[in-house]
Amino acid sequence: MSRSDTEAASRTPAFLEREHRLGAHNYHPLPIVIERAEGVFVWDVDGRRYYDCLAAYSAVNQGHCHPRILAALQRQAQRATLVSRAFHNDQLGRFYEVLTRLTGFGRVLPMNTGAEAVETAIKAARKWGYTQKGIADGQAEIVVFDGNFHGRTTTIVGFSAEEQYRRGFGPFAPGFRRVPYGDAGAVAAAITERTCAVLVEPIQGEAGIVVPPAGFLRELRALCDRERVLLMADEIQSGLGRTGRMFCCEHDGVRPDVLILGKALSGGFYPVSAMLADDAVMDVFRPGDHGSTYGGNPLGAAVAVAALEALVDERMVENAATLGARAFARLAGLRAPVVKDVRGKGLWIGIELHASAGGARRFCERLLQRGVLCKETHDHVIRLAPPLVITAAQLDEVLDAVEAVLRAGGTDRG
Ligand code: IF1
Repeated sequence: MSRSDTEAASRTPAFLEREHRLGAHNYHPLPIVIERAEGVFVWDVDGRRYYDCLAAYSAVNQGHCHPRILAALQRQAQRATLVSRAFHNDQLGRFYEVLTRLTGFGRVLPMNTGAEAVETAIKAARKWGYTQKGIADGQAEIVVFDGNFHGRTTTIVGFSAEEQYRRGFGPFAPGFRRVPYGDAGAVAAAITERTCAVLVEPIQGEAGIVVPPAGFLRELRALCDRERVLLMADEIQSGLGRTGRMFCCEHDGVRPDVLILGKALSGGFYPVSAMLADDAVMDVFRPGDHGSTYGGNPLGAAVAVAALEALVDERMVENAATLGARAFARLAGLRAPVVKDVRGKGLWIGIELHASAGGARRFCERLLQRGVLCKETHDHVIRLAPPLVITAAQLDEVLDAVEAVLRAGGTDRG
């Protein structure tokens, strides 16, 4: 069948046209329409199979449609899905038990999206600042970083460095100080008696999988201890095995005061996020202070328990460490003029291209043609983040395609 015949027979254009006609244009997706997903693979409406090397921005670390999580969803969906927090339900306590044991924190506040969990942490830190640290009411400040990504609410984009995330959405909430990422000295200079917390991604995802200088998190930990400031780690993307440890902070042996989770917490089945802390912080919340309609619902709780159990029982974190080392070793040996830097940890790989390469999107489009789905970030970085269930042989196939496209410079030969 000729390419024109193939294009004529394709079901894709009709899907793209309808979405473009009826949906808000708040994304610019690659021209692929996915209808099925399983493990590391997705299939488009024309039956083509791809390796999913984005994993829904690390929300499907467990692999698409994981059978154990699906079974938990189906079972609970036939029993009770949402009863509100006006009453207790029989799944939430089990979720708390599994998550506190996994993280070593004393208490959980369950929410739905990552941004909501970040907002919850911001509220907790401020109230802790007023009630425990004695900061004057309404004066609390939180130190954040250039390149941060913590979600899309107006409070959060208000402290973003990304002009597009802010443009047209003001006015913004005060009480945030932004400093260069990786610069503990700048954090020390930004801390005042009004500072209640530092909010940090242990590795910055959207900024381009930016790994801070060795020891940065340990310096933040010591600084926060000295200045009596809460260290809040946003591990929504870096957590739950992505970097080859259960939590990215573990690479530095750092325990934050607040741990923020989302995405893979529910393995891609249902939005579940959480803020974790010990009593000293979590006890600032009094009944009626905070919550949400779906936060802590039994369906999400049951799904999250299965997602965490699958992650642990199938040793996905160890797999990410082993195969991540294999991937970085292989990419270190890659000779491709377009490559400026290869960075990341575990199965979270950022390949930064020289500006002269013309942008990473073109390379992602070539990779799509070779059956590998990934997404550029910040114009020049190819982000590779496959599900943590990928095998060595599958990873080799992915890297074969990546090397071919990089060596060809993203041209048609790639
Ligand atoms: C989009 C980015 C990634 C996150 C971290 C909080 C949140 C996210 C470290 C908020 C969410 C998602 C949002 C999604 C695309 C994706 C993303 F490109 F936007 F920046 F992963 F890098 N903290 N990241 O990565 O969690 O409210 O979305 O559940 O908005 O396009 P959420």
